Amino acid sequence: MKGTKRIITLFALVTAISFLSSAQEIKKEIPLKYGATNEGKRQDQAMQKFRDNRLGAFIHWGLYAIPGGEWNGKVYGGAAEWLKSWAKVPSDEWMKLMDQWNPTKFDAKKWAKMAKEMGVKYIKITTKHHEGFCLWPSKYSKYTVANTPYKKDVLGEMVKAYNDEGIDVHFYFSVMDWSHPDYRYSIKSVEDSIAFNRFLEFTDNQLKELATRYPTVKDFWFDGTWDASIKKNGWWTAHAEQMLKEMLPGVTINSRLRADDKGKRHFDSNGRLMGDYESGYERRLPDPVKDLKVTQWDWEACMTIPENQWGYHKDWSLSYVKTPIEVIDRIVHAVSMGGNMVVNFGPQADGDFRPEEKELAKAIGKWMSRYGEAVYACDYAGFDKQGWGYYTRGKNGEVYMVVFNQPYSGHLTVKTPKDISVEKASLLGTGEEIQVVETARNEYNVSVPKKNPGEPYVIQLKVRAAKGTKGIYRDALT
Ligand code: FHN
Repeated sequence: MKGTKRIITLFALVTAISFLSSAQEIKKEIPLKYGATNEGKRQDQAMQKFRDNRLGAFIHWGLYAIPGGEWNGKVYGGAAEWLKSWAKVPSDEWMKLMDQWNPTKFDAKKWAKMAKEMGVKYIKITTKHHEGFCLWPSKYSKYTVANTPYKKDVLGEMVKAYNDEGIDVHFYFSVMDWSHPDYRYSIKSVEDSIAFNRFLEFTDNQLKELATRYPTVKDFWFDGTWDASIKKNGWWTAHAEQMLKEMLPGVTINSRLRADDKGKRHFDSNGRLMGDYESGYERRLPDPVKDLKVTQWDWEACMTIPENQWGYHKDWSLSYVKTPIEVIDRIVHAVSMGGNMVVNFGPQADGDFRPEEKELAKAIGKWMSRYGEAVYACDYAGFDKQGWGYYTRGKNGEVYMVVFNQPYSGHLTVKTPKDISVEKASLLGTGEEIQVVETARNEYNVSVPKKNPGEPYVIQLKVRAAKGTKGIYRDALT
């Protein structure tokens, strides 16, 4: 008996020690100089606006629009803006494309109108993509619009035109610059380090130039930051973020810029988000059931219309092209999990958009004008995902059901969180009252509209928080 007692005491001691040491492990913070700077989600007005915008458009426009995926008679199926790399074109040869940069059909006002009609609240413009060509007349590079036959500052024209339409402008900026002799993929020698420091100074100058020339810019979206050289210089990513925030109070910065002291990207070595919003969801989205952790921070996804073409490619038949409904589905999917969605456009070299993009923008705009209430300023609703579509939640607590899959049963299952009951349902747009039948504890059948709207539609739910439900339900004893 004594022996048993001793064993039990020993076991309790071992358990207590291992519990304490694992608790300590959880608490152990890695000291970082260049880790996350925000505690939780930013709640200031500028961030709130970023979040409320929800739908944006990306513009990938650069020299790559001229060859459109074809070099020396060969069509490359990879992303058109990477053609220089696929076809192994040296920079001096690639930059000769500048002699052909003459987008005579470019009309910033028309572009802004198209975005407005599509219902986008912000636009992300590639100020400089990996190739190094600048859409503004940068005094730090010879590869700019100023040294082309067109000469004009197309970025400046875009900023003004979009702002005039009430659309926020975000700047895409690739740190990796294939045209710059001091860029390094990794740092292998003292010489590399000296060159790369010169490159970082050049990048600082370009960023300061952009922030000074276009002070209405609301966001910097960094790209091309995955190389070992940048991961080794986490200090610079923290510095660039701080520099822009001092120059432009309220500006938002994506997580993709950042690396911490240990080269950890997006999330620092303590697991905290760096930058203001997570920007890793590119051409993919979090799983609506398994990845609900994303609702804890701000995030933005971006997607292409073909499988993977950002810049203009002359042949869209090489990969699957999404339909407007598939694009709308992804927009709502992102918002239902508390994220933003940016839909990409790759304008032609002549300054016009390809017909498919114009049609897509129109179709999205038509849907957004009817149902945008369930997208703008909406958030994660906290309801379990159902097969018919997605839930979003508005600012006043109203819940939207965005229905993409019409059921044969004639009703949509709604399972509410504990102590939430559905009071009323109506069809967005027409106001038609929709029948709601309580079927079990926290479960309802919501009828489909009398006449099938023939497109994804939205049912608005009025919900009520009430402690305890009807006493008629008993859990099964199993
Ligand atoms: O390499 C780029 C690509 O061309 C495109 O700009 C996308 C947009 O998110 N970002 C990079 C790949 O992650």
